[in-house]
Amino acid sequence: MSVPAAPGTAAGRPGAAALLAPGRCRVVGVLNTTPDSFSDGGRFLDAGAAVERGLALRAAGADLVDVGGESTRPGAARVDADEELRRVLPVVAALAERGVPVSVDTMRARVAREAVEAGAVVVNDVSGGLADPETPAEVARLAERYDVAYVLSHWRGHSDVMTSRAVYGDVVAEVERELRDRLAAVTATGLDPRRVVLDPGLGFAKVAEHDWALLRALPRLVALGHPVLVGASRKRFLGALLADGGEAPPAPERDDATAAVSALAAAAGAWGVRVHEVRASAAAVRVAAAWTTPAPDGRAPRHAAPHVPPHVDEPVHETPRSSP
Ligand code: PMM
Repeated sequence: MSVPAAPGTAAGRPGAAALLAPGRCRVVGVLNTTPDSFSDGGRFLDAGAAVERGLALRAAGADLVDVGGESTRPGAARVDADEELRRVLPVVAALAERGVPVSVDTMRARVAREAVEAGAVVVNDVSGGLADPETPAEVARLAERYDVAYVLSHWRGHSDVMTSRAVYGDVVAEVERELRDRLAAVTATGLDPRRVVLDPGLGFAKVAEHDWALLRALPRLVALGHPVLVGASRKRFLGALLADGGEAPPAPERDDATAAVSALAAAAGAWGVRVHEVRASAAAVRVAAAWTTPAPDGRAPRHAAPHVPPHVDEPVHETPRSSP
């Protein structure tokens, strides 16, 4: 299926249509306002620090800043909706007010609604509508008033059970089928398929070999006709690769490998990469765009010419955690 451009809405603010329009691979900066996310947990619990971080991610080249208030690392306990809202809403509102395109990383319909009303243009639901079946229906309703997109990830259960569900015969075929099933379910709620981004959910009910198989099969997922988002940043499979049989390096030391994934994912046709350290991936997706854009006498380009934002260094002070 090839999905035409998402419609805009007349809500008087920039929306998802520009983000979803054809162009180079988008860079989505990660901003977790949690005490316990594996990589940046505890750093941005304070709303002021979180807003500063979001602005730094944007200045470093993020096309979108993804604000999350609930950790999804293996074994993490759930937070209630009130606490999740307390963490994300002021940050979403402040960043949106300053013109930063914001997505909200939530599985909950209520958090999605309040975040979109506060200015978020993307709802990033790592459960693909399975954790809260109301979420895609809520996004469908919101799309009548706001120009929003919905990220539908492959998921098989919450953090407490996901490791035991990393069992596949053919991981690519099963993830593809489960994504198609979820796509049918979320569009049955009235959500316009042109607003749906797919994500293989690396690390979610997957072990390293599954993550690598899905990355190798990226062109097959891209061929489903929806924008595809890849969230490899600092994850366990990269730690295991770099460990080379020894101890996995701490999360921030996986950023070079993350940028390599960003370049390869962009060259394979990914719509976006979700990363903690934006600057290197912003460069990587531009390299991929230049690489895959043929000379003037060549064939049609796969990516449009990039816009290069100013270069800003991001501070890196990290607490190592177990990664998805
Ligand atoms: N991974 C995490 C959180 N949210 N969202 C999408 N769409 N895709 C992902 O792979 C993804 C996500 C877990 O990583 P984090 O704790 O560093 O945010």
